Amino acid sequence: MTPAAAPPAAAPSAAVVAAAPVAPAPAGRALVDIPAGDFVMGRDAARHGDETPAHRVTVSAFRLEPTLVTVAEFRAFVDATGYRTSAERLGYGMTAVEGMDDWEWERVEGASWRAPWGPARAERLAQRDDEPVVMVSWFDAVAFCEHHGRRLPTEAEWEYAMRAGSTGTRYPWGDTPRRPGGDFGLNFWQGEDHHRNERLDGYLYLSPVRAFPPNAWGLYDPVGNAWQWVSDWYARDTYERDAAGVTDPAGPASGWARVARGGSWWCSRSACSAYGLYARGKSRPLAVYSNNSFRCAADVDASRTRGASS
Ligand SMILES: [Ca+2]
Repeated sequence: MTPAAAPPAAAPSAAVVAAAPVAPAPAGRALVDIPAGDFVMGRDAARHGDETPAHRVTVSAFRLEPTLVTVAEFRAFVDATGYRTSAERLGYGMTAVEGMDDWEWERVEGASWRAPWGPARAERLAQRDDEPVVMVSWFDAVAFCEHHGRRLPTEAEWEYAMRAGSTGTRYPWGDTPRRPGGDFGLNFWQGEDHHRNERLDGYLYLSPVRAFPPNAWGLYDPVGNAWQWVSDWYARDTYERDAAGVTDPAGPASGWARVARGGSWWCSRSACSAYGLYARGKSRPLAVYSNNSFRCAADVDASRTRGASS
């Protein structure tokens, strides 16, 4: 994801289904209870200044979906509502394929969640139903969550849940992409550059949402596979403003980009190399890329989640 290639502004589409009755969530979208607690967010020394300083964040109990939203689940939402995504309205999406230069992204006419690599590659690069839906804007993510009486997690909720009690590491299990025992813990890009993917983790592009082990709280893809939209606006100085400690931060009141977290299949040693639990991705809310996805959250108090079912 790169803000430089973000699509032009167009009418937000989240309101399309916001007024519709809340639909029960698919069976696979049962929520995980996340306990209240506090954790250290950010670090005191980082190449990217927006990750500093380390500061204490307290998070109230909430609930979170264990996996990224899948292609099948998003299709069911579209079938039920007739929702048209931002990419379908814009008429294109941004994608990258093996063989391109680092940081090179291609604008593909007709690309959408139905064919993230474009219609011409739809057959060769067809997605599995259990892979995360991609080529979804922040508005598309909000629309899906609201349809099920849910919402996007905040950035702080997201990191707190993905760390699952771990502290001060790049991944929930430590600081190397391989877990104790030697297996890769996430789907990212192995190779000197994007000309060739060595596929050591088993996946060239996206992986099924339960392909890698969950973290200690049962959450899959805490890092890697696809960037995960969260509710916050992005600001470079968010952590500086929260440095004294904060409870349930929700980010700035306005901005130009929304935060996305975790990293994706495209992140490699040579581009997007800072991916992981510290990295603060950002894109314009209408940006549509073949490595952006999301999962939904809900409040513990059912009356505040407008009838969300679990
Ligand atoms: Ca991979």
